[in-house]
Amino acid sequence: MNKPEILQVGAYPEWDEVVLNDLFNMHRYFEIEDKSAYLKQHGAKIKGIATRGELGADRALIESLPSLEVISVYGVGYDAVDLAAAKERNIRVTNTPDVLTNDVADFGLAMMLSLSRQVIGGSEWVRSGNWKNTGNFPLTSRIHGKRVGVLGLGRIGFEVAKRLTGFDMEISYSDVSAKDYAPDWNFIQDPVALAESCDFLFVTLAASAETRHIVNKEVIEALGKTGMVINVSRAANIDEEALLDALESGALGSAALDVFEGEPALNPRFLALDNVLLQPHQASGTYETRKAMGGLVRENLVAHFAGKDLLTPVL
Ligand code: 8YV
Repeated sequence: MNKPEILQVGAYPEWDEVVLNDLFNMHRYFEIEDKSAYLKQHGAKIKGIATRGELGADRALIESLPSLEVISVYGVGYDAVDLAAAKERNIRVTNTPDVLTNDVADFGLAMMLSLSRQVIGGSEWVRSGNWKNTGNFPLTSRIHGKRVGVLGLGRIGFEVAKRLTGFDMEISYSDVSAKDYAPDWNFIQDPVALAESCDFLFVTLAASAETRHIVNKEVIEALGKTGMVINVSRAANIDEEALLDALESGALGSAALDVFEGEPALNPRFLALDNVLLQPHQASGTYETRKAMGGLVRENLVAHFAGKDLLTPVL
């Protein structure tokens, strides 16, 4: 039997590429310079897309593949896939939920702890000789016992909040409705009211048109000049210009960010700030989780072409 033709929109680790190449005819689209010529030549035979969360598949790409049946996303977030375009043609979409939840939650806490206690600055202080030559490192801010807000109490938000209980923090959350699995935490639906009630605001929402810029100027200002925002979701959930303005003026204390508009390029204004922790979209980036994610990308494609149920369907 002929191997199904799959358009590969982003790179994967070597261990995934080897197996994918074995099972399918992979088209390394991300390496192609003249993409439109490539699609004209090969588009008609492509049956599947293998993509990454942040790359997705837009309407133009979907419409240029008349035989497309399935889109397999390496990531829990599928906001970069045009679901409407996929739905119109009954194209199946899969993602990689659950396997990355704990790593993303761990990383959110790591960012909060690092920035509050200036772990990176402290390390630099030692390396640069400042400790010996200048003296003790400036004091930092306490974490335990403070108030935290979790914007989006889905799988990742829940794991973040669960971990934070170990720091004796007062936990509040916002979501479309109160969750019966969170009886000990305060439900504050309005994001501005949530931000007013907390010192640390975690953004753990799945991104969509409805959540775009949900963390706006008002929310940022409500968090205030000693507040910290931690984003392990998608950049689009925050109004980045408002965030930068507030970080520059001191209206917001600090921000720990794993995601950026237009990443991997980022607004150069971030680089001039010392009240931000900047990370290269690596919250799910452990060997263990990435292997599990790669497994799901592959197994969903295999299941589809074998006519079996998808393991983790979105559509
Ligand atoms: C990945 C992610 O870094 O799961 C997601 O939605 O953004 C991350 O886990 C990304 O999808 C890998 O490309």
